[in-house]
Amino acid sequence: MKATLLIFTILFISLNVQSQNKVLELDGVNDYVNLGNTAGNNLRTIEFWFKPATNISSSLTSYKTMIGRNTGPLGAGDHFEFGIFFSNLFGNRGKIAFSINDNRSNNYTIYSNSNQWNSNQWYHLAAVMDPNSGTKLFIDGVLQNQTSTYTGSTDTSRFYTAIGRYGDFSRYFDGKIDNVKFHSTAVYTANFTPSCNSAIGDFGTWNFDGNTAAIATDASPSNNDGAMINGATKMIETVCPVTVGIEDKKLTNNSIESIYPNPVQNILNISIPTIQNALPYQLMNMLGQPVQEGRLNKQLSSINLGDLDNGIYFLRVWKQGEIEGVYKIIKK
Ligand SMILES: [Ca+2]
Repeated sequence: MKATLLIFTILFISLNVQSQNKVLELDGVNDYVNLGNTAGNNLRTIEFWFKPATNISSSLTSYKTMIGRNTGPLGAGDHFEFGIFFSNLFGNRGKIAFSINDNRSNNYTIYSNSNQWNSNQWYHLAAVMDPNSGTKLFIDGVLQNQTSTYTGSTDTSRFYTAIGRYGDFSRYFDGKIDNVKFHSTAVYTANFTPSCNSAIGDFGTWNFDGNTAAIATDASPSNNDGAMINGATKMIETVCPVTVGIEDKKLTNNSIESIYPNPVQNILNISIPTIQNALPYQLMNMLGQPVQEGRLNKQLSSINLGDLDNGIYFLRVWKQGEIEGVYKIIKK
């Protein structure tokens, strides 16, 4: 009996530890995340949340890169390099630049309206390369005044893309970043309300919620897991509740076969093709609060959601101590 209670307590604690949201923290000295040589290819939208470590203003004295790919010595063959960074260029100091080069190294750079960024504030940024209307920058969902005519994507390159550094160049960023998503399409065309629950980046999704310190798991089908370099850290902080969107997990090889009906009124059925050990689950609301938990121990389990309010929930399932999957459930 005591042993059962102990096991249950350990399980309960581990469920709660794993449900804490984490963000990427960078020291601005040498920390970065290396996303590898293909992650930056053929992108049309890059979006993420960021919080600077210190206030940034027009008195900024160094470049700070949040995402970048350097494709060669500056000014020499830097085809298709791109970067999103706080500019140190006279006249644009403190503004966020979105810069991209085409295949002939012509540079297209657009700047944010503001050059003021608070150290205690999370901001959302989306850089869009629209095949029809050119490049755009959105801050907190608001289209910035400057746009450019560049209608290409980031194209392919053999150089790596980094978070917190201008590729293999320096220009480190000090602060926090979360929910980095790379999309193959121009996701935003007009003003929008930034959401933690936005579409999964089909070319990259890094949420830093996993438990392996050295790896930033890519939850997208691209599987471009990032390497946490020189002390880049996952720290517990909430910008997006952990259950909203997909966290550190693979979208492939799930052990859940089907979840139905979804939307659901009362009984939710979860089918698993083969089962060796019971899989713990938690059902979370939109605020990331657990509303129900238990174990899936049959090939077909049924959960009664009849008492819950209508709305969106997230079913998280663990397998062998790792998060196996997060599934969006609509209760109606
Ligand atoms: Ca996160």
